[in-house]
Amino acid sequence: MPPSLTSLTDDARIALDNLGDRASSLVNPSIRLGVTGLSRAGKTVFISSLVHNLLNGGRLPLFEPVRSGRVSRVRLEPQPDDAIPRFQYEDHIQALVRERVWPDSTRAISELRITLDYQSASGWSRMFSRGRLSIDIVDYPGEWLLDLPLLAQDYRTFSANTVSLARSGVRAELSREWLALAESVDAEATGDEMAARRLSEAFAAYLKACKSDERSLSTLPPGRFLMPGDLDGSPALTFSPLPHVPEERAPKGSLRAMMERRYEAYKSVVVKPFFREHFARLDRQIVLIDALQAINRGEEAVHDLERALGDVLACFRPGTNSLLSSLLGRRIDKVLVAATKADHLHHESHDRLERITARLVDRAIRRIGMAGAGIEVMAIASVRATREATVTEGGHVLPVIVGTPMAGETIGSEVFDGLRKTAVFPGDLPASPDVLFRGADGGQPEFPEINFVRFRPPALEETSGGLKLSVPHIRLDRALQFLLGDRLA
Ligand SMILES: Nc1nc2c(ncn2[C@@H]2O[C@H](COP(=O)(O)OP(=O)(O)OP(=O)(O)O)[C@@H](O)[C@H]2O)c(=O)[nH]1
Ligand SMILES: [Mg+2]
Repeated sequence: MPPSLTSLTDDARIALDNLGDRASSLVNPSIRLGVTGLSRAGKTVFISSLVHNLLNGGRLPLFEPVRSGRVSRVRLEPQPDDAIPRFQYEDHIQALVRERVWPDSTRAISELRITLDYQSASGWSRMFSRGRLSIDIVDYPGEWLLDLPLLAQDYRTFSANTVSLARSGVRAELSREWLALAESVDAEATGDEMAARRLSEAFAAYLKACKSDERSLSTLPPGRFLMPGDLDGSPALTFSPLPHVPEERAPKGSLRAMMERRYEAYKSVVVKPFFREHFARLDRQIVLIDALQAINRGEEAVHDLERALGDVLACFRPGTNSLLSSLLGRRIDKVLVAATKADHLHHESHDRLERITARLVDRAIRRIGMAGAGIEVMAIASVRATREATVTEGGHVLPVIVGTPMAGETIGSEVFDGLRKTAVFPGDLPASPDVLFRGADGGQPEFPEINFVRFRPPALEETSGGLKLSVPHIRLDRALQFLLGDRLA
């Protein structure tokens, strides 16, 4: 039997949800913007800065509706979904702007509605209508997206994929204990809870080790193993892939049968509800990535990010995966892939970061047949924590960035106190992205030296009247124009 994705009732429910969304959209036009990225990619900071800039008349010269003065009123409104936690904008912006600390990690889904009143750009409709658009911003972990392909995989396929990846590259070393344990159990013998738990814990420890700071490998499914939330300890989260899963049915009561059942439970209690209630209702999507961090860690991290991005993008155009595509009532028609934290570089390197990001997703975009249509790549900084300057050293003029490193950050032997400003020579990204990737000839990739220091959020500039200006950013307006510009035309 082919792995069935969702039952008929799921289909019907998605159709109904979409119908409901559309009906309310007729009264009050709205758009659902998904904001995703792997943990710490910069989702919370992105949404906070975007909303702050819209609410406070930020500098957004490339966002045409604002630049041309057509947006007359912006406000936060109650979100339409009562069951989704609200994105706590006020708390996050308080941390960023008042305390100058980065907001806390969020780790779950949240939503915020911002509504814009605007005048249409075309003379004809301007005479008759004032437009209103509500933007429902949905922040959700990229790890949840990586789970979607599981819907089309049975336990045997999932096991084979996971085990073979675990045996390759540096993962081999990190997965050794889990794989040794998995090889040692007799999965066809009667299963018991303790065996399941030991395996599952060893598997989770391996997933965690991949994500550790020194490795910075991208996450693997099942995403909820690293952020279990209220499902922690439940059977749906207490399983593990197994090596050499045979084709025939698992013996009744065996460890394998137990694992298989729990894997299916994970799909039905975790993955399907996310797909149905959240993912299938999105109109637009931004995927944030921390490409600099991966570049800093070297070849394997970059390679791994490329693979994870491929998996993420495939969710948006599940063309060949007819199971997924048949269920998508509506289509995400614009996807923006944005490398964040560009303020760690001098502006000369911003375009280079953009080119590297484009190279990272190039293969995936072509594979899913999205080239040229509805997808764009940018390098941005949601919050610009640095400013640029030059220093002269030995007769050479060097571009530097100036900011306040966070307390405890170090450069060489210098330890920062979180108060003192400093100038950092950030290093250059390569002019051609190709040098970061292994060529067809197998040539060794080369990695640049980037001085990566974490800075505190900036102190906001004030007007002469003492009014605080909005959060500074890099190219946030360009991102807005791509994601929303046409809906405010
Ligand atoms: N300099 C700079 N740092 C940023 C920027 N955006 C994010 N960061 C840094 O990245 C960290 C993570 O950002 P968040 O917005 O919390 O990331 P997230 O994706 O919401 O993370 P989770 O909630 O843990 O999934 C922040 O604490 C900052 O240190 C930016 O635009 N500039
Ligand atoms: Mg967050």
